[in-house]
Amino acid sequence: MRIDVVSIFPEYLAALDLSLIGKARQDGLLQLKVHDLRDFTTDRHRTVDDTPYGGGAGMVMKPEPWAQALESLVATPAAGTPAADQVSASERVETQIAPTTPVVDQVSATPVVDQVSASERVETQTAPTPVQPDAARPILIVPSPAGEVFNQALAYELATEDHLVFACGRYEGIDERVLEWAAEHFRVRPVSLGDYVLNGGEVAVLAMVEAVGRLVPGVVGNPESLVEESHSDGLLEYPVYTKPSDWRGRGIPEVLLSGNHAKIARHRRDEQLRRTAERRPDLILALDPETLDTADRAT
Ligand code: 6GU
Repeated sequence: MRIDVVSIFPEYLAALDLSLIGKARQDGLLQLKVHDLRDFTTDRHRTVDDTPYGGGAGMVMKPEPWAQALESLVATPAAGTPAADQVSASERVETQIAPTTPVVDQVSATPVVDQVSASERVETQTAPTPVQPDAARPILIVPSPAGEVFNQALAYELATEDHLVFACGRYEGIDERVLEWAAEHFRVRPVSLGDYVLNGGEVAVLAMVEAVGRLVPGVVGNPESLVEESHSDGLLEYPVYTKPSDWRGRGIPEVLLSGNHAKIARHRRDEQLRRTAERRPDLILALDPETLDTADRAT
């Protein structure tokens, strides 16, 4: 899976070099690149923000640096990846954004503009609706407290994608027209971590990349560990214990020492239901009644 993150604080994403995700990058399972939005500005001060139309507190992110950054990600397949190498020159022209300056196609070494007729170019620039099929447009995640709420189901959905792009806003957000414009080249998804406010998208991207990345096949060494965790069955995880069996006067549930696997499984399921009912009654209400067995209903 290819992941691109655009931010004015690329150092924030340094944590993605570590642990499981860092290892997956080293192993080539994740091609993750972080891009500095300021590299796509053209003024001496590398300006990315300006005052909001209509007034109000704070600043808004200017549209053009975002358009330049995002165009650079759809126009250029990640160098050296099989996907990039397999795309023929003719296919490349179709996925190319109508350029305003001559861009040299890396495969044919001829200017891409010459391969696109003038009428096609005008249509691409003005088309109000997406011209690309879903599969040809990567998902663009825009972290925002105003987005749909991120959850394990969305993590599973995103883990099946070939290419994810994350656009980290700061200040009061990104000029709304960027999201409208981007729909031509991306499937745009504003996504929130929950009902609270962060200063920018970077911390949210750390969370989402970790949640999605660990579901990519091969990233987690033992895939069994993905099956029994919180939210995989709509319930919270059961409590776990390790040695010693007596610790500071506290024991563990006897059944866990019984060796009776059916009884242990029943005990754990009951603990899941009990804990979920107490901490997250909303999850119990959201359960499909079909997934509950008779013993579940008794708990
Ligand atoms: Cl995704 N972004 C920001 N800025 N704040 C948030 C959030 C995201 N999710 C919850 N709060």
